Parts: sequence; C-alpha cells; structure tokens
Amino acid sequence: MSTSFALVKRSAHNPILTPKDVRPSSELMNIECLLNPGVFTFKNKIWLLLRVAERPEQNKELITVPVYGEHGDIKMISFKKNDPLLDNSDPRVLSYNGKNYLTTISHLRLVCSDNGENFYEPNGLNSIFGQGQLEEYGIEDCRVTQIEHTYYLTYTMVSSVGVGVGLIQTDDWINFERKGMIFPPHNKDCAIFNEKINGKYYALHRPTSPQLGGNYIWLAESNDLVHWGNHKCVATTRLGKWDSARIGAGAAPIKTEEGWLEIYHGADEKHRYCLGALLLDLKDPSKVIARSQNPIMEPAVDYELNGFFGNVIFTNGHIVKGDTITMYYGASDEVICSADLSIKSVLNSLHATQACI
Ligand code: MAN
Repeated sequence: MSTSFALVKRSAHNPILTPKDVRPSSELMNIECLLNPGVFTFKNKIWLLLRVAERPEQNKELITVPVYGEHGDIKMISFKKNDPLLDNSDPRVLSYNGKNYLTTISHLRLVCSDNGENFYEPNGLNSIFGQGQLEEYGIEDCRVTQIEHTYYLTYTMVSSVGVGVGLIQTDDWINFERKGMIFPPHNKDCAIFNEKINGKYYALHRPTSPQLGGNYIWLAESNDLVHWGNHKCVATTRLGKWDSARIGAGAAPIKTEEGWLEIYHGADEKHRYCLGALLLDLKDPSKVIARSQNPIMEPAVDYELNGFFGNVIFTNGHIVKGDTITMYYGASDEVICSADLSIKSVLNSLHATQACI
C-alpha cells in the first residue's frame, strides 16, 4: 500500500463539488472548472472560497478566451485553431505569436456548509472578480487566514504583465478592502501565518527565479501585512523526486507542539502535482525541522488522474479540529474534493526524515 493511502482518508462523497453545482457568472460563460478553494469558518459554518474558471462556448474553428477590459467588462479574443502562430498544447494556457493567454478566466465564489460536505451558494453574497489591469486575466487560488476577527485573502493576480500576490481583507464577507499587490511578479502561493511570531507577521510565498534558483518556497515578515521584507528561502525543489520542478505553500501553517506544519504541493517535470509536508521551527519558521521524502498524498483515483488537467491534486485550504485536518483540494484542476489527515500521523511520517531534508 502506498504512503498516501495510509495517511489520507478521502471523502466517500468525492468529488464534493463539480462545475455543474454552481451557476455561471453570466449567460456569456460556461463553468469549465472548480479549483483550489480557500477555507475558513464564519458564523458557525464551513466556507469554501472556490476558484471558478469560465470561458464562453467554444466552436469547431475558433478558440475564444475571455479577458477583463478596463472597466470590468469581459472581452472575448478568438484565434483560428489552424493558425500556425497558435500553440494550444496546454489546456490551461495558449500562446499566440509569443503572447500568452489563459484559456479560462477565474473569479472567487463563496459556498458554505453545516457539515463540511454538502455545500451551497448562500443568497446575498457577492463573488470576487478581477479588477483593473493587474487582474485582467482573473484571480486564482485564494488562501484565507483569520487573525482575530479579520480574514486576510491572499490570491494570485494574473495579467499580461505578470503573476503576483494580491491581498484583500474583510471582517464580514460583504465589505472587502483591497490592499493591492503585496508580492510582485513572478510570485504566487502566499499563505499568511495566523498568529504573530516574535511580534511580526509571517508569510510563505513562492517567487520564481528562472536562471539562478527556481520555483522555491520563501518566508517573509511584516509589521502591517502589506509591506514584506527579510525574505528567506526555506525549501527548494529536489532533483529526481516528486517535487523536482515546482513547490508552493498550501494554506496557513498549522501550529503543533513540534513546529509549524505546512502542507505544500510539489510538481515534477511532467506536471504531476502531489502533496507533502514541511515542519518549521515554532520560534524561527525559516528553519526547516523535517520534510516529507515521499508524498503524503498523490493523484490516485479517477477524479485525480483524469479531468481538465489530470494528475493534479492541489490544496490551499483546510479546517483543523483536534488531531484531524479536513483538507479541501482541487483534483485534475476540475472538481473539488476533501480528505482527512491525522496531524499525529503526518508528524510521525516526518520523524524519520529529519536527517535528510
Ligand atoms: C498551477 C496553478 C494551480 C493549478 C496547478 C496545476 O500551480 O495554476 O492553480 O492547480 O498549476 O495546473
């Protein structure tokens, strides 16, 4: 039996949400994928902040991609499928004459549940859409960190000028204060810790450095959650392993007696996305105490192996109750699933690895 089956208990109701379970944002759009939700509790309910990826109906000859115009209006850009300048080999991104576009545009949608399994869209709450030039290709993969009564949303801002991390804060999920881009391109996968350490706020983030370095997890500190500094690299990709090409933080780290436990994603050169764990020192989270050698979870069942972009499990949200982490994740970039993990078992799986980070 593989490690992932021993450590993770997938919900028997998986996938718990699929594109047909939510309404498109307008009659111009079809929902292609639900992905990678942020997770939080509010008013005694469990909430997912889903990434909803949409595009217009496609036809035989043309590929049409949506982008936001300057005033939040949707513009459609079409390309002839047989145009030699078009490269549409990746279902997520297309390239035309050297310029890249996303094939779908994403916004963030709230759904809630009393039991963590049956989610519905409540009335009277607004979705969060991309705004302005830096979000013209949409907003994605939001982490939600609660500090006292305030929720901090860190999400990927996508546009033709780059991919960076945006911050929005809210106390009531009705009024949102946009703080702008807090980590400039190329950066994503930002998770703010939900308490201060030695008087400072901390965040994990993932800059990309194409020539020297790579797609590594970094740590930064801040006095106000908007201005970040004292950046340190905490984990790099590992040649020949499941996390050889790209790694990135999931949700806010979980405080345990042994350290901050962070569930992160790692992808290899074939874009196979698995999950692993990092244990960071409680007082100095730039120190890695242990790291999974093998994935704690890997794509294994049909909805994780096949879909819009198969062989992907990606998490950026969970609820913790006692020893149990209920993790929500996107599978095959198309459907939303959940799985339970025991904190103790994940820590036990890390004990053997201290010597060989
Ligand atoms: C990137 C992001 C994620 C996505 C994975 C796999 O890391 O765009 O949203 O789930 O790729 O496609």
